[in-house]
Amino acid sequence: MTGFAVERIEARILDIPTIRPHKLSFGSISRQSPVIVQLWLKNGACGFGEAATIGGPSWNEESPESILHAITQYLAPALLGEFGGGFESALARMDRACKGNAFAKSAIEMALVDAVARTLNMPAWQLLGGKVHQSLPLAWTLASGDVARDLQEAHLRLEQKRHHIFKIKIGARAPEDDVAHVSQIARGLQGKATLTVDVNQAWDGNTARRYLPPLVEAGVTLIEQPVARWNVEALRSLTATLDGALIMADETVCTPQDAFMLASLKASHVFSLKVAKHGGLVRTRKIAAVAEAADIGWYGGTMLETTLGSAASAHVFSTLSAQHHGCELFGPQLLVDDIVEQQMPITNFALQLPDGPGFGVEVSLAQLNRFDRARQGQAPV
Ligand code: MUC
Ligand code: MG
Repeated sequence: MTGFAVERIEARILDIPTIRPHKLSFGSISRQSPVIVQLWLKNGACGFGEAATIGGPSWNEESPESILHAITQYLAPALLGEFGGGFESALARMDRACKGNAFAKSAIEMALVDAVARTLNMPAWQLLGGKVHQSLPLAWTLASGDVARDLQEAHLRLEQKRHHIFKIKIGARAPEDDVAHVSQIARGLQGKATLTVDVNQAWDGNTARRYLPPLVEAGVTLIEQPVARWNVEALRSLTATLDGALIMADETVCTPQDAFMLASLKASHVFSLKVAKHGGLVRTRKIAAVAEAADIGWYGGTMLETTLGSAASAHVFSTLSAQHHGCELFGPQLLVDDIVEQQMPITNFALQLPDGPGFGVEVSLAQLNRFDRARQGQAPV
């Protein structure tokens, strides 16, 4: 078992521009800054992990810089020389060294799962319980802020058979303007697409109760995090009373305790699962288990990771129950370039699970160096 000892862990921040500004309720982003972890076991196997945030610390408390700091100063030292083959014990060690910091822990755990799976020459899904989905319907987010541009994007993706589920980011403008924006898009895509919205916590309970019905009337069928993370009472009342659409928790559901609380209060129909906010692949399965036990559906969420983090997410999502609403692992398509040799295929509106050892994708060291924040401006090596 000494081969599974953790020998070395390195981490770096990349800066990768997006193909267009991505507008959310709390601001507009034009680059992603994922933290990439590289972890070596004593047996020579090397695994990669990723934690991406959106808008620095705007989406939640963690930022690329805080993730890097937690990894290099606390989490890596807690694992070096220790047995890496047990994911639960590695998570417990990290918890003892550092409270919270779920994104940082998820990047290390991801790299550990990759390295162990590569040692065993197995796909990660095999270590996570075995796959039940080979592909998942893949949503695209319309977030240019402009109706004509959003419709052009949606039509192109429909034609290419890449996406027919579209999530519209709202909450930055007046609610009346959001309703008008979504209604115009819904008219332009009528009969061709499924529409969802993500308010990213922007509304209070009264605004949500007033403006969600017209959105449902326009054709929206899934509503993500309409109110603040803490506003569980509004989530509960909307879940109980809104007709014709499902309420999905995102920022409110991070830990298994959040999931249990929401399930007990019947305060969501669906959970958006995200490996980073749950603190890793193993813990994502725990949230999914609560959802399954409470008859709550799941959705494969993203923090706009590169293909590395997206493939890791696809591996754990492939092991979950049938009660799902597809996934949105489209991060790689929003970035100008990727860090892997080959992206995951998208065929017939669905993301295909990459098989092969680890997460089934090969990270390019040249691309890591190209986007490495610490090396930007230096000649490529
Ligand atoms: C979120 O809150 O869901 C995911 C896709 C996207 O466009 O933004 C994110 C974050
Ligand atoms: Mg969301």
